[in-house]
Formats: sequence, structure tokens, C-alpha cells
Amino acid sequence: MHIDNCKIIELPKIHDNRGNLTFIEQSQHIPFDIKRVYYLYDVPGGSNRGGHAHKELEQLLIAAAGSFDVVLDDGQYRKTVTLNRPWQGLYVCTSIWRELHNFSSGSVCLVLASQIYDELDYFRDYESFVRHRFHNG
Ligand code: T46
Repeated sequence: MHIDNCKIIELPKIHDNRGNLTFIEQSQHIPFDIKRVYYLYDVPGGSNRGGHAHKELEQLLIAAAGSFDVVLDDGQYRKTVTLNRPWQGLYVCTSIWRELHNFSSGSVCLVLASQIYDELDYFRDYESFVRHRFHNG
């Protein structure tokens, strides 16, 4: 998997004079079945999250409030995506190192995940991740 497989997915946005509503249907808007939902919030200024990769997990990251930057790294190429629109999700495919930086005050990172939590699915060490990429393509 290459960082170019990670992309912004535009989600439906229903606007009326009461505000906006965005919805996500698994077979309609995202390329995996949702097994878990979690969210990051009250992130102190200057703190970073992530700093790992997953063997099998696919995710959709959404800035449900505020903004933050997501650094994606496939072991060869690296790019940074800023999330700041609740109607956009960043699809992160398997085997991508990710780091989350620059959380704005009050931001919420909503995550839809293809698997339940499994610590064995993590590479928490960048060198092991790159070795795995090198050996498995
Ligand atoms: C990712 C970024 C965006 C659980 O018990 N269940 C869970 O579903 C998750 C995600 C975490 N945990 C436990 C594991 C750790 O003891 O919560 C603690 C903090 O987890 P972690 O350090 O992995 O959190 P982040 O914010 O660095 O990373 C998380 C996800 O782990 C990761 O997949 O892409 O958010």
C-alpha cells in the first residue's frame, strides 16, 4: 500500500437553516465495514497522537470539530494532510505510518475503524514498520 491509496473522501452534507448534518453509510461512502468508532478530544496544545502503523487496520479520520494535521508515511514517501472540514474524511489504508499534530483548541478527531482494537496489529516502532514494508512490499 502506498500513501496515494490514502485519500480524502467527500461525505454528504445536508444544510438547512438549523445547521449541517453529515452521515456515513458503510457500503456507500467508505471502503470497509465499521467495527469500531473512537474519538480523540481534549488534546492539549502541542501534543501529538499516533506515531504508529497498522498491519491490517483501515480507518477513516474526520475532524468532527476544529483542525489537525495528519502525516502519512508509507516507508518511502511522506505527505501531510490537514483536516478541518467535518464533511471530509481521510481514508487511511493498511500499512501506513501516521502521526497527528497541530490540534486546534476544542478539536475532535472522530475515527471509524475496520477492526476492533488489537495491540498486535500495531507497529509502534518506525524501524520495524519500514523493515516490514521492505520485506512485504
Ligand atoms: C490511530 C490514531 C488516529 C484502546 O483501548 N482502544 C482503542 O480503540 C484505542 C484506539 C486505543 N486504546 C488504548 C490503547 C492505549 O492504551 O488507548 C490508549 C491510547 O491509544 P494510542 O496511544 O494508540 O492512541 P493514539 O491517539 O496515539 O492513536 C489512536 C489509534 O491507536 C490509532 O490507530 O490511527 O488514534
